[in-house]
Amino acid sequence: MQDTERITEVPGGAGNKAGFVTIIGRPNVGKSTLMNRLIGQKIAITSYKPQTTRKRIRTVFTEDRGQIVFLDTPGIYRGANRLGEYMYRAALGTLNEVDLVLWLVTPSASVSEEDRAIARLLTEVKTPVLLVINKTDTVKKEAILPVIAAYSGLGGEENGEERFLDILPVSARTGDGVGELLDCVFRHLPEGQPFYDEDTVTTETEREIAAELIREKALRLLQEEVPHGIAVTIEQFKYRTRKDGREICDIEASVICEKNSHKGIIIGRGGAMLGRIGSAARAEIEDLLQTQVNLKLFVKVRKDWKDNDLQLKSFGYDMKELR
Ligand SMILES: Nc1nc2c(ncn2[C@@H]2O[C@H](COP(=O)(O)OP(=O)(O)OP(=O)(O)O)[C@@H](O)[C@H]2O)c(=O)[nH]1
Ligand SMILES: [Mg+2]
Repeated sequence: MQDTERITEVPGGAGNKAGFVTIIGRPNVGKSTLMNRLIGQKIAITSYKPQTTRKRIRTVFTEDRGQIVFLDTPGIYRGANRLGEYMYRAALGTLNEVDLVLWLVTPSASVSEEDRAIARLLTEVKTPVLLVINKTDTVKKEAILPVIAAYSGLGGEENGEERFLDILPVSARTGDGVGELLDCVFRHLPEGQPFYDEDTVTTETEREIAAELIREKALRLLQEEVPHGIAVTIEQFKYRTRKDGREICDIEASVICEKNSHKGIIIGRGGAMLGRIGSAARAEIEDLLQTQVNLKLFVKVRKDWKDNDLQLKSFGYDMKELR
C-alpha cells in the first residue's frame, strides 16, 4: 500500500504522525460521506443508493499533528459479476497493509448477518480496527449504548484484549463526533514523515473526479436498476482561453449503459434527462475546477461490460491494479 516514497523534507505545518487509514463497511453506511467530512471537501461521490463507490478513492488530510491518507472503499458485498468481484477486492485488498481500519456501521442494536460476516473477516486482519457508528443523528442518544454493547460482543477477544481499539459514535451528516474521531485516529497513527506534500488533497485526477460526478448525478436522478449499469468515461478534457480572455474547460464524456432501453431512459424525452444530469454535473465540476465548464454528454450501449475485463479496465476498473 505504501507505494509512495515519503518526502524527506517535512513541509510546514505537518507534525510527526503519518499513516494510511482504510474506511470499510456495508454498502450505504456513509463511508464516502464520512471521508469527505473528515477532509472537509467533497472528493468521493455519495448517494442514497447502495454500491455508489466502485473503486478505492485516496484522499490526504494534513494538519499540525501530521498526515492521514484515507482510502474510501466500495461497500462490502459479493456481486455476481466481474465488476462485483473488482469492488469486493478493492474493499478488502488493503486491510493488512494499512495502519488503521475504520469499520463503519449504522446505529442498530440488532447486528445484521452482513456485519457479522465483516466481523469474521476482520478477525483475520492484523491491522487495528476502530469501530465507528455513523448516522447517530437518526436515533435518540439513549439508543447508542445498546449498539455499542451489541458490536463490542462481536469483536472477539485476542489474548484478553478487545479487538476494537475504540468504538466511536459520529454523524457524517452533521459532523457530530468527527473531531473526536480525528483525535482518535491521530493518537493511533505511527510516527513518520508525510507521504504527500501538504497541498495534496487527493491522488484522483480532475478527469477521474469529473467522471465520478457525472455518475453521481445519474445515480441520483435515474430510477431503479439503470444507474447500476452505468459507467462514465471522459473522451476529451481540455482547457482553453476564450476570446474574452476567460478560461474554459471543454469536457466530452460518454455515459455507458447496458441496454438500448436504458439508453432511452438516460436520454429522456427530448433529451430532458441527459440535460438534467449534465447541468447538475457541470455545476459541481465548475466548483471543482474553479473555472467555467462546457460539458457534452453522449450515451453508448456496451452490453455485458460488467463482465468484460477489457472494458472494465477501460472504464477505470482494472483488476490487475488491485493487489
Ligand atoms: N442521516 C444521515 N445520513 C447519512 C450519514 N452519512 C451518510 N448518510 C447518507 O447515507 C447515504 C449513503 O451515503 P454514502 O456516503 O454514499 O455511503 P457509502 O457507505 O459510501 O455507500 P457505498 O459507496 O454504496 O458503499 C447517503 O444518502 C448519505 O447522505 C449520517 O451521518 N446521517
Ligand atoms: Mg461510498
